[in-house]
Amino acid sequence: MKLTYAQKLEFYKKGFVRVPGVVPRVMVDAAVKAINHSFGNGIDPSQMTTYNAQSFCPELRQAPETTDLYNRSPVKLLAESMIGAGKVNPVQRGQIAVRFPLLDDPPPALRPHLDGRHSPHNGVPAGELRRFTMLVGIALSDVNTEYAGNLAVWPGTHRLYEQYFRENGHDILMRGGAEGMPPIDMPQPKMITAGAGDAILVHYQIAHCASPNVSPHPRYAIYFRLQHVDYKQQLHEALTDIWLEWDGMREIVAQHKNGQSTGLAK
Ligand SMILES: O=C(O)CCC(=O)C(=O)O
Repeated sequence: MKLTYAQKLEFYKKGFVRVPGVVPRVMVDAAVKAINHSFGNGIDPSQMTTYNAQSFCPELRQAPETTDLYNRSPVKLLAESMIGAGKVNPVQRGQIAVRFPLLDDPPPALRPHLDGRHSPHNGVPAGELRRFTMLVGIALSDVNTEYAGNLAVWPGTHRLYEQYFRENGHDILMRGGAEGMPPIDMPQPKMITAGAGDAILVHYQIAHCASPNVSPHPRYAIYFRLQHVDYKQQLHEALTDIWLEWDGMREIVAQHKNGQSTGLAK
């Protein structure tokens, strides 16, 4: 199981790709059931900010209903086809990301961020960069319209930030929060629609956020943050060499460097 050439090319250019229907329904149902059972026992209102920033249902982060979505589904093979077989650290926990409906009309603005930077509630200590390699989202509910809790991404920002870091260094990331977002000309965002069981693969260096959810239903998803086995040694280097940790992308990267055609008829 691996991505097609066309899917890899899309990932190269935009920095993300949605792969439909890769997680079996039975696994999606097991995860949603565990989450709903947990919610049935109550959600501590005083923890909502932390749950939104880190994960709902902390007791399920390492449960098989969560980790199987990556470790025992085709998603692991897809990710390794991009980063390299044996090149991904073991995945031991996920983020249970539920986005509940808001009553705001119109919905609030999208607020892009890069992960792994300090903010008051996300658990990343000030002065630390917790970069990783690939963000993997598994949709656990259908998201058919915009402003329904969709994962929103800013296509191509992986390359724009690479250019920014080459020219300016990466110190700005240490400021955390909105202030720590490198100032680049942002493209138009895309709110990704998805069906339950779809996987969305995203380069670490893509600006993203959860779209406000003004639909009637909560949006259910689980995210995994994949680390290349060498990510610590090359923590900063990969900011200015965005395909360093992507063995499976080498062919496409080389074609672009050499100015060759990347037609899809390959
Ligand atoms: O819930 C989502 O779709 C996105 C979550 C997110 O942006 C994040 O956890 O970094």
